[in-house]
Amino acid sequence: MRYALYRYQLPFTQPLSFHGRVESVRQGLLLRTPLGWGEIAPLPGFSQESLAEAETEARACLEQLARGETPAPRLPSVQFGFDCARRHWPAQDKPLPEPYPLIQGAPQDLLKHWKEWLHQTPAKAKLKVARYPMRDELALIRLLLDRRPTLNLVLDANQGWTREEAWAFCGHLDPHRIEYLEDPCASFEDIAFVASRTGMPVALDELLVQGKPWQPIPQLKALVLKPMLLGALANSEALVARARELRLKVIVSSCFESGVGLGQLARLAAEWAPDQAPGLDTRRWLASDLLGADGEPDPACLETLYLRD
Ligand code: OSB
Ligand code: MG
Repeated sequence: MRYALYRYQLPFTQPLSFHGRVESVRQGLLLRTPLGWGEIAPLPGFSQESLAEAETEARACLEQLARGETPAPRLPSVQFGFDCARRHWPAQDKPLPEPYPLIQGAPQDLLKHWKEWLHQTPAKAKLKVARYPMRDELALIRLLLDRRPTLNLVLDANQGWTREEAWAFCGHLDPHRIEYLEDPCASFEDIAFVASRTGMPVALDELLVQGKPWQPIPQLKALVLKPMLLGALANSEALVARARELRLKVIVSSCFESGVGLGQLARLAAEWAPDQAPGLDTRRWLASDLLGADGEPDPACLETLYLRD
C-alpha cells in the first residue's frame, strides 16, 4: 500500500492540563505516502481543529494524492503532516544540542523532588507558571535558582496572567536568572508593558499561532515555534526569517508528538536553529512510543484508517 492513514494513542505518564483540559492520552494520526511519513496531531486546548476534523481532511487529501493531484489542506495540523511527508530532508552533520528539560507539576511536589529534574544541572530548564498560587510558584523558582546557581529558567505562563498579575510576578524575580518568560499575557500590549516595567526577557509562542500583532522590543529574546500549530512549514520558515532579521532566538518546540513527529521536529530545529537547545522534552511525558527498533513506526501500535495503492 502506497498511501495510508493510521491513528495512534499514547498514554501520558500522568494526566496533563492543556488550557484547563485534562488529558491522559495523546491521540494523533500518521500519514504515509511514497515520499515519506507525516504526523497530524492537533493538540486539544491549543489547536482550533479536532482530531475528527483533521482525519476527514487528511482522508480527502490522500484521495487527491492517489489520483495524482496536489492536495492543499486548510487545517494547520494537516498542512504540517503533508508538508513533512513530502519534504526533502537534507543530510545532517552537526548534532543538535540536547532538549532542555520541561518541568511540570504542583509546586509542593516539585519542591520535594526537584533534584530528580536538575541532577545534571542543565544550562536551562522550563517551568510552567500561572497555574498554582503565585506565592508557591515563586517559592519553587527561588529554591531552584538558589540551589543551582548556573541554571537559567525558562518560564511559560501560557497567557494565564492579567497585566497586573504578570507585573507582580515578574517584580519578585531577578530578570538575569530568567532566560525568558513565554506568553505572560494574552495581548502583546500587556506583554510589552510588563517587560518594559520589569526588564524581564520575554518570548512569544501562542501569540504567533493566534496571528496576533507584535513588534520587536528590547526585552523580546526569542520566538518559540510550534510547527504542528503553525501549519504549513512556510509559516514557520517566515517566522525563522523574521527572527534572523531581528536577531531573536528561534526555539523549535513540540506539542507532545510521537517519535515520528519529534524526529522531524529535531531535523527542522537542526536546520532553523542549529545552536539552540530545542523544546522537545515532551517525549518525557509519554509513557511509550510508536517507533520500533528499526526507527520505523510499529504497525502493532497503529489503527489503520485508510489504505490505497
Ligand atoms: O506551553 O509551550 C507550551 C507543549 C504543548 C503545548 C504548549 C506548550 C508545550 C511545550 C513544549 O512547552 C515544550 C517546550 O516548548 O519546551
Ligand atoms: Mg509556550
